[in-house]
Amino acid sequence: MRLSLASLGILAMTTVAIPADLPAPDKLPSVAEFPDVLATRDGTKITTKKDWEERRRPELKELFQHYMYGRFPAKPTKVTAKVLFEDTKAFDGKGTLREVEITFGPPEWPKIYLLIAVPNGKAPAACFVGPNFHGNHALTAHDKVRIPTEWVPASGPNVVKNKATAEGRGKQADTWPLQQVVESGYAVATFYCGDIQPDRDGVPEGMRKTMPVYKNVPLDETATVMWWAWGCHRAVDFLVTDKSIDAKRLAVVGHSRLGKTALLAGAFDDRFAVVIPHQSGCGGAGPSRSKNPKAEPVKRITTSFPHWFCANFTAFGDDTTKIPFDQHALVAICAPRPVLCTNAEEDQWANPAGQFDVLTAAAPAYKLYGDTKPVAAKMPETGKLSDERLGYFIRTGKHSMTPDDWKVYTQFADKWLK
Ligand code: GTR
Repeated sequence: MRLSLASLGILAMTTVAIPADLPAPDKLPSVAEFPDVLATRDGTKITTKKDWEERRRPELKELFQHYMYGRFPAKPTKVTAKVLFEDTKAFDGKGTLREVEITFGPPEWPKIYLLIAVPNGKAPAACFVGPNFHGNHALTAHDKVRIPTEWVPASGPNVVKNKATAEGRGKQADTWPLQQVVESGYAVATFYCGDIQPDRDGVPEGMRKTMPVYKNVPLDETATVMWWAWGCHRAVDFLVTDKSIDAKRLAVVGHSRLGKTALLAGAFDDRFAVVIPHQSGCGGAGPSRSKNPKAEPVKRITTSFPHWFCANFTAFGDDTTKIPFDQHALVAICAPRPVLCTNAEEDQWANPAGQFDVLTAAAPAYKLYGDTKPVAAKMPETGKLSDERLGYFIRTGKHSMTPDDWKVYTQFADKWLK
């Protein structure tokens, strides 16, 4: 079966044109170290903010689409929202909790269910925005919160045959500690990533269903991490209309595969004033040209999770020297907005030291905006936040997202969003 694009409504969206002259991955030149973020493909050195914004940044966005995440889908023509419930006395009366259904395409397209927690009396509040792993209901015991009907990973709490159940309510409340964040004066808006694209390969579901999934799939077809990032942008489409949220003070946050998503979402949408990829690793803020033998290699990630990236990225295989950028360039696209990479010592798979190298190599783009010291001279000691514009934090412990991690995000936001 070949899905008809017109019947699925794909013609309602336009995508950014990719220049025809981009070579196949194996035809690109080998570059052993991080490619110069300020040098264009034709070798021109960028020295001004204007040339960065008009030449190099758009070029990098095209390269990331074509060779890594797939095409960045355009904004849908219509985004509408319906409040499903609102509790103005949530969190011991300190906040308001509501869930909003966001519809952003033809009726058969997926919808986003955005769970929003806002501190009472603080409107308009700065807001952390991001996708979650297993459903909004897992983040709070509140019985009005919707239970996802989409496929969910079996690893989720009380998931039965890949379906979420009411028994899972509140079981992952520590990963997005809504009350703690609300009490620190910030709002939170989160949605189940599977609303947009369930995290499995090959099945025509979610936003993938709107693309040609069976035949003639372009090598740069929109991949799952890009769809998740696009979902974050749709959440923002609603949030900027919400009077309780300060549209100028949005921070995008995500953990691990959703940390990769947070960085990509921040790079491709400057409505995010702060970008926080947590333990994002390979495909996020971790370098593809990794020097850490314990870190996840590109070949491994594209084999284990082929749907996260487009086929062109898989084609690099072991030879990451042919990738015409490294992840420092994705961070650089965010300039001058603050980016905080947070990590854990025992999570070498996510390459904590490599992420600091990535921040350091992104600094020249930030310097174009007049920040003479956008990044610390060396990796900060464990447990100490380095709160430069290119911020960094590493704690003891493992791969997880905890209430203590959220204290670091709010500390960073206190500096950059106040
Ligand atoms: C791992 C994967 C990582 C990271 C992680 C996660 O299996 O290798 O890149 O994304 O999953 O999302 O928890």
